[in-house]
Amino acid sequence: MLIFNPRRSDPKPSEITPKDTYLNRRSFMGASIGTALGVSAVVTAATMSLPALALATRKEPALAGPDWLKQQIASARETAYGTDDIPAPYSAITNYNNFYEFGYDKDDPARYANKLTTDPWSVEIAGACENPGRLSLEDLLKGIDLEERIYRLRCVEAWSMVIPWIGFPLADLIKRCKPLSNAKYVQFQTLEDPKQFPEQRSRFSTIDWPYQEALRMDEAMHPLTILAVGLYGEVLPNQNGAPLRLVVPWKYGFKSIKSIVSLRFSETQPTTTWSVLAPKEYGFYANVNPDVDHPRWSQARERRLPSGLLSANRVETRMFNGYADEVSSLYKDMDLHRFY
Ligand SMILES: Nc1nc2c(c(=O)[nH]1)N[C@H]1C(S)=C(S)[C@@H](COP(=O)(O)O)O[C@H]1N2
Ligand SMILES: [Mo]
Repeated sequence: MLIFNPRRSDPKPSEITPKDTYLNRRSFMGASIGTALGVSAVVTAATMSLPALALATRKEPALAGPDWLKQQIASARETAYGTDDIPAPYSAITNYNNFYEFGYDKDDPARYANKLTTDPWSVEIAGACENPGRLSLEDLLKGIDLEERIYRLRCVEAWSMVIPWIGFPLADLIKRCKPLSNAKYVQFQTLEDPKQFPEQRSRFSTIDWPYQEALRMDEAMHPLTILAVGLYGEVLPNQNGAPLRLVVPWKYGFKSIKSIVSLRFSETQPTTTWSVLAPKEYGFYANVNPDVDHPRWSQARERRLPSGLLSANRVETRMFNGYADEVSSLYKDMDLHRFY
C-alpha cells in the first residue's frame, strides 16, 4: 500500500539550490548547474503554489548526533561515484520523504522526525555468524573510513532523486560479523518504539512493525551497497533514517531501510515489510526495472525531483537504476519478471 500521491507535495524548481557550502567544496559539472539555476530563476514566489512556498521556506533540520560522529563525517573522503549527476537540493531531500513510522504524507517525516532520539544508539548482530552481540554506534564505526557516494534513489512510486550520502560499504560490517557458511541472507530491522514513532501507536496502521528488509548475501556484500550515516557532508537528518540506514542504489527505495537497530544472518529468505503487505506489488528483489511494471502504474519512466510547474522533469528509468554494469551479473540466471 505505498501511497501513490502524484505531485501533492513535490519539491518545486525554486528549490534548485543545492547546499551552497557543499557546491563550493565540490564542482559538479559546472555548466549543467548553471542551466538548472537559470531555469529556476524563471519561477518566482508569485508563481509558486502555497505548499511549494511552505516547503521552500521551511527551516533545515537541526542535526542531532554526537560530536565524534560529526567529526568522523566531516572527514569523509570524496569518491568518483556519481559525480556526473547533480544532487537534489538539500531541502528536497529532507522535506520529501517516505518514513511511514512518522506518517504517510511526504512531509510528515520532516515534521515529526525531531521526536526521534538517535544518541545513544546500538545495533544488534544476530543469527548465523561467529560474532553476534550488540555494538554501540561508536564501536560499529570505529576504524571505518567514511566516504561520499552520490547515488540515484528511485522510489517504486516513480519519482527519483540524486542524493550525496556519506557512508561505508555494508560488506565492511558484515566481514566483522563473520557470517557462517550457511548464512544466505541478511535481514535488517528499524527501531520499534511507539513513543517515538506516531504510526507505531496508530490502531489503523496496516504495517506490522518494525519495518523489515533483507538482502541476499551477495547483494549485501556488493561494493555499491552502503550503510549511510551522513548526507551532504553532515549527520543524517532523522527523516532520512538517522543514525544509520541502508542504501542499495539499484533497488527501489523501499529496500533502503532507515534507522537500523539489527542485522540478522539467516539461511532462508526473511520476510520483508512490503512483500508481506502487498506481495503482488512488491517483491523481495525490488530491482529497478523499466520492463516490469507495477500492477497499478508503469515503471518505464520517473519524475526526477525536484520537478515543478514548468517541467515534470520526466526521465527514462534505467535497468537497475543505471547500475547494470556493476550488478547485472548478480541476476544472470534469474527471470526478473518472476523475481520482481
Ligand atoms: N524504516 C523505514 N525505512 C524506509 C521507509 C519507511 O517507511 N520506513 N521508506 C522507504 C522508502 S519507500 C523510500 S523511497 C526511502 C526514502 O528515503 P529518503 O526519505 O531518505 O529519500 O526510504 C525507505 N526506507
Ligand atoms: Mo519508496
